[in-house]
Amino acid sequence: MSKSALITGVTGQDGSYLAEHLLAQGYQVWGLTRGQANPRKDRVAKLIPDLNFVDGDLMDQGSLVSAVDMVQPDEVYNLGAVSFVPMSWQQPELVTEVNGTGVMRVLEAIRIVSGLGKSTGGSDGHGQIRFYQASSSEMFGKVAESPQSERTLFHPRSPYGVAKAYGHYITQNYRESYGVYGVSGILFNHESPRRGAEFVTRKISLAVAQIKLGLQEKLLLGNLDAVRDWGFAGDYVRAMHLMLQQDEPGDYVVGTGQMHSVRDAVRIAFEAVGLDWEEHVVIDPALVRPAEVETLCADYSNARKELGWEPEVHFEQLMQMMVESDLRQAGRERDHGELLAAASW
Ligand code: NDP
Ligand code: GDR
Repeated sequence: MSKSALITGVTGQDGSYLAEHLLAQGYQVWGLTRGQANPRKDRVAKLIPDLNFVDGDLMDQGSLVSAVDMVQPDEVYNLGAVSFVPMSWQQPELVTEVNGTGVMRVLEAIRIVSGLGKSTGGSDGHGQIRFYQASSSEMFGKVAESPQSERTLFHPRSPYGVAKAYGHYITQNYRESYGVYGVSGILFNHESPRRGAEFVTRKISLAVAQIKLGLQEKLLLGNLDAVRDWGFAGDYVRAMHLMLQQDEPGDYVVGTGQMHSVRDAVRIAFEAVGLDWEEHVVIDPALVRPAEVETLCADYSNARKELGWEPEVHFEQLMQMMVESDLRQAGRERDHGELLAAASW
């Protein structure tokens, strides 16, 4: 019989790639969606016709119990979150509720549906439903060492990072307290043509396409010196799945081990269409964050060794892929009046 998976955050970048990956592996896939007439649900349903949907919200415990009980999944992937870091200074309570407490609610739903006791003690006898938590390199924040591994101390620099650290520890705690098979993937930044338009790589690729076609002149950015370890989302969902196929649950860092600055991303993207970035980029101090994560770089040797995982797409290819995709969309927008960011997938 085929395995089944429930994905929270299925309307997001990673959720869509993961759903495609699991369907290709023969899974029955269910996506949790929230809200009335959510336009992102229509978008992902159109993209992935074999995907099933169930209603639920990370803010609503009862809806999560119902969803897990109805689907009876073999695997739950908790990708749902308010994922844009600056939002977490504007709405810290919401972000704590969704990204932090929301993780506990999914674990509670699994515990209740699996009939795991209030305290089974120890980590033996893992429950049947396996759980993946989308942890983040933002938890490292002001880094204590470079590169960062599973053993590096956390020093989060945003309410987002603090909430993700809670989600990380509560996953470990349900593993130790109730025997839930729960893992966290500590994923570094990953991008794609499906990336939200508010994140820096996509903001750049969209602007480059518009500027190339004469639809826009300037690109406003914040800190060009910030350094990240950027990979391709399609590669990273393979690692999520592999983590849940191991005999014993564990936490894994996933990244490329390569560092690039925002300035590098800008240069590569403009070069891809034969333009000089310095003629178009303007620094807007309002886009600089109250507490910045200056630099991140993954030591993913455990994932390589234990999961046999390697990234396949390199940073230059990734930026070029995004620019090419947005250029095609910008052309369609110019010729047919389609909405650019919304129409990209
Ligand atoms: P996106 O922002 O693209 O997607 C976020 C998803 O979360 C959307 O499907 C959204 O659904 C859903 N969501 C938001 N609020 C709720 C809620 N209250 N209840 C249920 N679902 C909700 O994020 P990504 O795909 O990029 O990231 C996936 C996960 O991985 C996130 O948890 C993110 O924090 C984490 N992460 C991402 C990294 C990256 O570089 N992309 C790196 C490390 C971690 P809706 O359509 O309803 O708004
Ligand atoms: P990040 O991604 O905060 O690392 O979180 P983002 O792309 O937003 O920022 C990366 C770096 O670029 C700098 N930057 C700008 N960022 C944005 N968005 N817009 C700008 O104009 C701009 N100018 C400079 C930022 O200051 C930052 O240093 C992403 C999200 O996917 C999280 O959910 C995830 O957990 C982490 O990656 C790992």
